[in-house]
Amino acid sequence: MLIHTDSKTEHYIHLEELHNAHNYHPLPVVLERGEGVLVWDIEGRQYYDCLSAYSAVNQGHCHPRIIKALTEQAQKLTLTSRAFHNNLLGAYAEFITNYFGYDKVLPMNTGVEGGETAIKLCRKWAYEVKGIEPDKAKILFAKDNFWGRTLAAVSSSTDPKSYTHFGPFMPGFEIIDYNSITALENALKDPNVAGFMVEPIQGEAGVVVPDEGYLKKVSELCKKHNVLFIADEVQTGIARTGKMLACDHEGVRPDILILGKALSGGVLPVSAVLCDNFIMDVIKPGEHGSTFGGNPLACAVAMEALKVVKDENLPENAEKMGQIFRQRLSAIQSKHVSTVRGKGLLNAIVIEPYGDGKTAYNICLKMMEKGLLAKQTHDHIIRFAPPLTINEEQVHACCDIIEQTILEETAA
Ligand code: IF1
Repeated sequence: MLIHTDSKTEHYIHLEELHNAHNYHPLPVVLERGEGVLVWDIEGRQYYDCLSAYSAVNQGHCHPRIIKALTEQAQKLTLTSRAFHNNLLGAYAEFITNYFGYDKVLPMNTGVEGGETAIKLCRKWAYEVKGIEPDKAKILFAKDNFWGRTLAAVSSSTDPKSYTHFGPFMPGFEIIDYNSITALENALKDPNVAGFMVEPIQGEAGVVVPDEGYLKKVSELCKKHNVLFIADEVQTGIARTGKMLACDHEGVRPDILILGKALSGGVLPVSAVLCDNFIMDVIKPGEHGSTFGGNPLACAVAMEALKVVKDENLPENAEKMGQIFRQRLSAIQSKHVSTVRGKGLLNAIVIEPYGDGKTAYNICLKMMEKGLLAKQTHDHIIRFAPPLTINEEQVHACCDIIEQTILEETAA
């Protein structure tokens, strides 16, 4: 459905329709430029970006320092492969392991590659250190998890849209309820469990925040059973939830930490798996890697992207602006807004169906017309995740648009 009847918008959408896989259903807007919390479409219309490319643009679109790091390195050396050393990988590895407090990093590119790497590390550790019989290791995942689109990732999915007709699936994966310590305790009775991979807050599930203390109990139970606690912070990490890591809200330190998305400030795919030597040293030369993993361009960009997070106090700003965001959303007087939830600047509202079965997608279309971009997940949840550089005036401007749209739409 086209909202804008501009020929340019139609033209670009039509090109995608003709030549690109139909693997998404984007809002009918064609973006051309981004700066900070703002993006502009090809007609010059301005929007507040309340998705941040699913939390990849935490530092704001085209952050000048990150772009400078990108362009300067791009004119020197972009890629060597790991067949040879380069002058940035060691410096980056030292920087990021000190930044997050782990012995080593294994650099990859996409978030899902980070998840795959963590699972391979966990399995190999299980066989070579914990002593589980080869090919018997089990890894636990939470119901409604989302960690990407590879066959391993969809093998752990409970969402039919993610796994239908992609079988046969990866063996050795087991699903337990999220936010249930009883479910974890029961699963851990099996001595072949090697790890529990879990999001500290479930993103795609609709910003599902577990009970206070859940992560701490997960960490304690994993330690007690010699099982690796693997935190997928691809979406919740890098200051998104008001702390540098979502795990920091409970002061827990995962055995394996997976980062992605905003690790590069959204300028190119950079992911990282961090853990201590007793896990990382199971990988020997030639046993894992990737062409672009740890490339000099990614190293230069990621170091600057991480420096920006601290220099601009983004965790603190996300915490402060997130509280205002949730206060405003909670104050919306509509019987159709049933829930407001989140931490920092990872928030969501649940919109019950309204009118003649209209869904959250309709609200997103109307907010787009008023200058705000957000996307629904599952039919009735809208996630709001603006860049963490957002200021108070911009938060109120966004919330004015959200409130106005919901009241207009659901009153009708
Ligand atoms: C899509 C949302 C979906 C992630 C977590 C790993 C990955 C993701 C917690 C994989 C990626 C992206 C993928 C993108 C839409 C978006 C997403 F949750 F963020 F909204 F799909 F669920 N762990 N999430 O959220 O990282 O390989 O994509 O770099 O696939 O539609 P990736």
